[in-house]
Amino acid sequence: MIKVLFFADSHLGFDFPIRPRIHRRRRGWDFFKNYQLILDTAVNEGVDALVHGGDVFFRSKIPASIIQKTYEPLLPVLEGGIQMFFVPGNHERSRLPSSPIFHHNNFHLFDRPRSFSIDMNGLETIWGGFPNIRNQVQKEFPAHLAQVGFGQDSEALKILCLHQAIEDAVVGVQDYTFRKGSDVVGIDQFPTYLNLVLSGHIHRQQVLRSRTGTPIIYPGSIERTSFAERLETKGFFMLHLSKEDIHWEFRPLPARSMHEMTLPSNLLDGQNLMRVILEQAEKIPDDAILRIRSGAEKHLEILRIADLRKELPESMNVDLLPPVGKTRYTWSAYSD
Ligand SMILES: [Mn+2]
Repeated sequence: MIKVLFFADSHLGFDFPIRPRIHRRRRGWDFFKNYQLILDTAVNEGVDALVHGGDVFFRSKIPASIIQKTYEPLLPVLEGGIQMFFVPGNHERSRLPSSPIFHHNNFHLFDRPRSFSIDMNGLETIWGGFPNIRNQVQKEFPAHLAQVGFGQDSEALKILCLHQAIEDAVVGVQDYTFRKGSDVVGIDQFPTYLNLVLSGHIHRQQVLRSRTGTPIIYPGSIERTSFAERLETKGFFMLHLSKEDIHWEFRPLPARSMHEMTLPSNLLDGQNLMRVILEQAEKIPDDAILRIRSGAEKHLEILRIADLRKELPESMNVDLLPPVGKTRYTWSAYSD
C-alpha cells in the first residue's frame, strides 16, 4: 500500500505584485499558505508520493522571487524521501521555469511524454504523463500516450498524470459540463491498462470514471481563482493505492468566501451608494472577497475604488466592476 497526495492548480503568483503601486490586501499569500499546508501534510503524514497536476504558477512569465518561493519549500520534502511528480500546465505554457531541484533524484518532471518506473514499498509503479496539450488534444492524445511508454503488459500499477479538460467534467456555478470536442479528452480514450488518472486544469474537485471504469481524479484549485468557483470547496486528495484496491479521500483547505452585489441603478449619489455598500459589507466576513457590480455606468464616475477600500475593512478584497454586459475584459469561468 502506498500513500499519495495529489493537488493541482496552485496558481502561485496570483495577485502577488512584487512592487505594488498601492498598498492593500492581496490574495497572493492565501495561495502560498495553502501550498505550504499541503507540503506540510505530505511530510507529517509520511506520504510516499506527491503529485502536482499542473498550473503551478499563475502565468508563464514569473518573477524570480515567486519562482524561488515556490521551489524552495519543495527541497525538504524531497529530502524526506517523498517522490514528487510535476505536470506543466497551460498557465506555465506547458513548461515550468527550471530549477536545481529538477535534478533531485526524487523529483520527476513530465517535461515531455515520459514515464518513471519506481518500486515503492514493494509496489511496482509506473508514473506516466505529459505537459498540457494546448490544441487538438482529442487528436493528439493517443500518440502522446504511446510515447509515454507504459509497457502495457507489465504488472506494475499504472498512473497517468495530466493537465487537460476531460469529457463529463463539470465547472462553474451553472454546472457547465464538458462534452466531447477537439480540445477535450474523450472518456472513451483511456485504455483499460491504466489503473488511475490524475489531472489538473478543472478547478472544481471531482472524480470521473473512464468508459472502462478507471477513476479520473481532479483535485481542483487550492484557492478560488475566479467568482465561478465561489460555491466550491477547495482542497486536495489523499489516495491509498495497492494492486488490489485504490481509494481516496478529499481534504478541504481554507478558502476565502466570495460575494457579489449589484448597486441599484436608480441610486446616483455617492453617500447613498456608500451606505448600501456598507450595509452589505456588514453581512459578510471581514476577510471576504467582495465584488461590487455597478448598476449604471454613472456609478463608476461617482464612486472611487480607493474611497471604497478606505471605508471597508482592510482585510476585505474589494473590486468595483462596470455593469453587466459592459465589462471590458472577460475571464475564463471554467478552467483557467
Ligand atoms: Mn488552472
